[in-house]
Amino acid sequence: MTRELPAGFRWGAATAAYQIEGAADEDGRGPSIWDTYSHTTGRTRNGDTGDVAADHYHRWAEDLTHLAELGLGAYRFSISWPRVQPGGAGPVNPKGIDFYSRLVDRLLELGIAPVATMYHWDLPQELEDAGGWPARDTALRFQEYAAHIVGALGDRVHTWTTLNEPWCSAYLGYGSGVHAPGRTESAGALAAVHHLNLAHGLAGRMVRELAPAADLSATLNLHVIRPVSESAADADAVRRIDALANRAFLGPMLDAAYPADLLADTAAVTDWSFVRDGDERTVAVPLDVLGVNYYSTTLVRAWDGRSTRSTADGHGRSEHSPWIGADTVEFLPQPGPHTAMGWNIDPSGLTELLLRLHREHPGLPLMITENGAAFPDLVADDGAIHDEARVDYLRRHVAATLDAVAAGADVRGYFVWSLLDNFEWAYGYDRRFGIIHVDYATQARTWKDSAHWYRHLVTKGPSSSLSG
Ligand code: IFM
Repeated sequence: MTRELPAGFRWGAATAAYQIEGAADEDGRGPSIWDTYSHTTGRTRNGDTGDVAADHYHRWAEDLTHLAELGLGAYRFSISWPRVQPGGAGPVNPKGIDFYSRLVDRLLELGIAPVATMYHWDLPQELEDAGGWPARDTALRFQEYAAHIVGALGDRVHTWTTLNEPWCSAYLGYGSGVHAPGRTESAGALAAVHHLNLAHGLAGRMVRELAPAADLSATLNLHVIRPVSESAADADAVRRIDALANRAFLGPMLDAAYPADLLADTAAVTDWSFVRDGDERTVAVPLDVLGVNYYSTTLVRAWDGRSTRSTADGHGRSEHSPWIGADTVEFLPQPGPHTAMGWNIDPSGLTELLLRLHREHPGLPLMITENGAAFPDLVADDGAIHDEARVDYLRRHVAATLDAVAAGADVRGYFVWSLLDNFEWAYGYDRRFGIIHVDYATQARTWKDSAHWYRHLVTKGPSSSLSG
C-alpha cells in the first residue's frame, strides 16, 4: 500500500476545554454539568475534578508553542459554553470570548489552523436544571450560543465542529449515567439524541450564515461492530447496535432521516414524537468534512436469554445500559492487547470504518479528529517517558489511515488524542492519553517519546516513521 499523503493533509492534536483548562471559577465562567458531576461524591475516580486540570487557561501560550514545535498544521480545541455564556442563555462573558480570540489569533500567527469544537460535553448547569438535552429548548439555546461564538471568531476559525461525540452526551449522560449529568432515563436519552442532532443542524446553519468561508463539521465516535458468528441472530445484534451508535446520527445528519429500524427497535421506549416536522431537514445541514473519532472495536452477539448477559461494552459500569432497546444484545470482552482503558487495539477497524463511510457517503471528506491511547506511563530517572506502547499504537493507526486513503477514502487530516495528559472524565487523572506528559503537582510539560515520534512523522513524512 502507498504511504503517500493526500495534498493538503493536516496533522494535528486535539484537546477539550473541561479536560485541560481548569480556572473553573475564573473570569466569569459559570458552572457546567461536569463541575456538578465531578464534585458529586462517587462520580469520578479519586473524586477528581476539572477545577485545575492542566491549567491551560493560564498556560495556553506555552501549550501553543508545543504545537508549533511538533510541526503541526492544525489544532482541535473546544470552546467552553459556560465560559463564554455562563448561564447558557442571555449575555456573553467578554472575558471568555477574549480568551478564545487570543488563542485563535496566536494559532494563526503560528500558521496552525484552528479547528474549534462548539460543544465537548460541558453544558451550562442552568440549562441542565431547565431539562438538559432531553428538552428541545436546549437545542435552541445552542443555536444562540453558536451565533455568539461564530459571530466573534467567524472565519478566523478554519473548521467549526458543532458537537463532539453526541453518542456520549446522550447515552452516557442520560442513559447509563456514567457521564454528566448522570441521569438514567431511557426515553430521555433518545430525546437527547434528537435534540443534539437538532442543535447540530441549527448551529451549522449559523456557521453557514456568519462564517461562510469556514468549513463545517461534526465529530462522531462511530462504532465498528463485529459479530461473534455468521449467524443471522448475531447479524441482527450488529444491526441494532449500528442503528443506536452510528445511524442515529449519520441518518439525520447526512440523509435527513432517522433509520426506520432504530424507530422500530426503540418503539417500546418512545414514540419519537419529539421529532417535529422539518427537524430532520434542519439537522441535515451540508457538511464540508465529517470528524471521526476512533479507538477500538465492539464485539456483540444475540443474547440467548438464559446465560448471564455480558455487558462489556467498554463504556463504564452502570446498572443501566446505554444501549436503549437493545436488551437482546450481549457485548463481549475482546482479546488483547488492550490499552489502560481496557479497550482492544485493532487498527484494522479504523480502515474498515473509513472505507465504510467512503462507500456509503461517497464524496464526503473525512478527518480523524481523535485517535490515541492511554497507557500507564512511567517517568524514568532521567525524566524521560518511554511510551513505546503509545508509539506503536499511533504508528499502526496512522498506517491504517493511510491504507484507507490508498483504497480511495478522502481523509483530510489526523489529530492525535491528546496533546496533553488531561482530565479523563469519570476516570479523572488516572488515565493519561497525552503525547506530552503533565506533572499535575507542578504543571510541568514533558514530551513523551510519542511526541518525538509524532514530530518526526509530521516533519519527515510517513515513509520514514511507519516501519516499526
Ligand atoms: O477523552 C476522551 C475525549 O474527551 C472524547 N473522546 C474519547 C477520549 C478518550 O476517552
